[in-house]
Amino acid sequence: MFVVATAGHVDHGKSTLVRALTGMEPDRWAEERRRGMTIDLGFAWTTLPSGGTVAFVDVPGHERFVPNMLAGVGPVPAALIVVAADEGWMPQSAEHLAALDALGVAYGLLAVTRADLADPGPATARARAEIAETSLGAVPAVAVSGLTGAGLPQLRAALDRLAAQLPAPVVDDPVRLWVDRSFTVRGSGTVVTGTLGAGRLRVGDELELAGADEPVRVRGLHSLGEARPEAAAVARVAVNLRGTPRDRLGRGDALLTPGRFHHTDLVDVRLAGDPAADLPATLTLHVGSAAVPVRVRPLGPDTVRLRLARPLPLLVGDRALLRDPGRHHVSGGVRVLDVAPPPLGRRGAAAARAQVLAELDGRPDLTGELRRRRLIRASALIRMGVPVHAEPVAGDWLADPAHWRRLGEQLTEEVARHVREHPLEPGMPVDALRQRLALPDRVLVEALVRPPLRIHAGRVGAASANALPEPVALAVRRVRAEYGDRPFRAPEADRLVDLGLGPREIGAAVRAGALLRLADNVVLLPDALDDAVRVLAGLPQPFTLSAARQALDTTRRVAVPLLELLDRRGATRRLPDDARIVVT
Ligand SMILES: Nc1nc2c(ncn2[C@@H]2O[C@H](COP(=O)(O)OP(=O)(O)OP(=O)(O)O)[C@@H](O)[C@H]2O)c(=O)[nH]1
Ligand SMILES: [Mg+2]
Repeated sequence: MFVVATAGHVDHGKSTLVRALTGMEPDRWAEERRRGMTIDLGFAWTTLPSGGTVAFVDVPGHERFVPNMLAGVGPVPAALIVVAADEGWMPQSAEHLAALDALGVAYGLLAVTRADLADPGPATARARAEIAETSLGAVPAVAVSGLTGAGLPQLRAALDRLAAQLPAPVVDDPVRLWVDRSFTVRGSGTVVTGTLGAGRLRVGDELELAGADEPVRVRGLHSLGEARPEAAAVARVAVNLRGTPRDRLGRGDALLTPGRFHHTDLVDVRLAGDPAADLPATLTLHVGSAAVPVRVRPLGPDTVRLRLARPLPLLVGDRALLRDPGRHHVSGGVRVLDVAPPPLGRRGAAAARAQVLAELDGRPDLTGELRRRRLIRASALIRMGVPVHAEPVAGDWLADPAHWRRLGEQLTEEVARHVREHPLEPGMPVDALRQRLALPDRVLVEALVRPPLRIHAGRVGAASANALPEPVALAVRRVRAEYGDRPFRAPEADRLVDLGLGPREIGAAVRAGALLRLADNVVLLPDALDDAVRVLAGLPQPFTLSAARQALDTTRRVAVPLLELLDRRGATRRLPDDARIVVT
């Protein structure tokens, strides 16, 4: 199927032509038929000579209904421009064409209607000249009469040729179905319609709806008036939603593939064409079927920041249109450059931002995004419309390679400084590092740690567990020299002080495995445990505390906690009469 929107001045015969081509009535409302005027969008379809289907979105031409017209053409990539032979080029011919141009519509046809009333030559020449100046370029023209049917076969053939030119839809893309109508069907509930420009919808799909906490579920699908299990782009579709009240959604809302769109109320955009020097401070942004008031903040010569009155699911590269509803004037097209731009707080930030934007063209660019954002989740980039084909550095975090290298260097420096300032601590806590480096997630710190650094017990420090601050290492060497041949004689408290071994130094030495702590201020060299078991095993079993003390050539101060430690480790067992045996 291909979808084409009509465009043209009021009463120039758009609906008559759609009716003649399809046999269907595009003016759905009694009021429209009574007044002989289209007010809101109409929908009709027919089969072309090739066997393909064309669906029309028929728009109103009256100047009051331009917003409805824009909701119709927004999601549609091709236009049928209608000009009446007897009236020629008129104001809404121009305004509709300006809208198509602003949206960058590149495929179209000119139908000069009411050719039974006047020579179509002059109207055709003028219209083709006007259209040639726009994104549509040179378009084929067909003179027709909706009344007599003259020219209709040629128009059908031209529609077939147009369909053949259109780029193939991307059915693997995520769905963003801009709602153009919503209504209730008795017994089925809420139904919305729209033009599916990309992707695929299936009955049972879960979709995201901006502002709704819960996903909405597709209960049924219709296309071209028939129920279907699935619909692939390009298609006109009617979607029946399970459990979604009608007042929850309407024109301008969008049904989305979950997780694929960023809802934003702040975008930086490039103005298309020759931007008016003095854009009004408030305008209406039209994109898809949505129309949202925006505040305009100029940045560069052709770039502005738009603050939207409500968030929309926008992607980098989206085309949209700015219109001044008061002056009835299409101000121009815009191309979205950034859907998550940085705040402009500091002085000079706007000028700096303008320089950044001058480099952007709305084509998603992973390398550039990483350079500008430095660190970002892959899921966030995908939601902006930036395809991700880079390996995450940790979790789903992506990093600019140069920034990541700098962070690695910074981490090494921070750890080194921490170790200098806190020589007795076994490294720098991961969370302190996360804060120093202003990283949003601990997994990033963990990923930045490289040998010889390592993470141990929540801290980043030197890889060697035995690495001791030099003063402590020296004290331990002196303990070994003094007590090496009397391994069960612990240094007295005042000797420990002389050696420079306070509680913190002892703690560091114990963590590094250089000393064994039996009790406060009672330390042995770490090999003492195995030696003690060997000595005690040589005693007649069971043995008393006193026998152990003598065999180990030590004092009660050491023997009591040493035996208790051996008990706890299961090397000895204490019997009911307080004697012990060595467990073999
Ligand atoms: N003689 C003649 N009259 C036509 C032709 N096409 C449309 N008309 C008449 O022109 C008037 C307007 O036609 P519509 O088809 O409603 O025009 P429209 O462009 O859809 O108008 P809006 O939707 O309100 O913008 C009607 O009275 C039609 O009967 C034609 O080819 N020949
Ligand atoms: Mg009409």
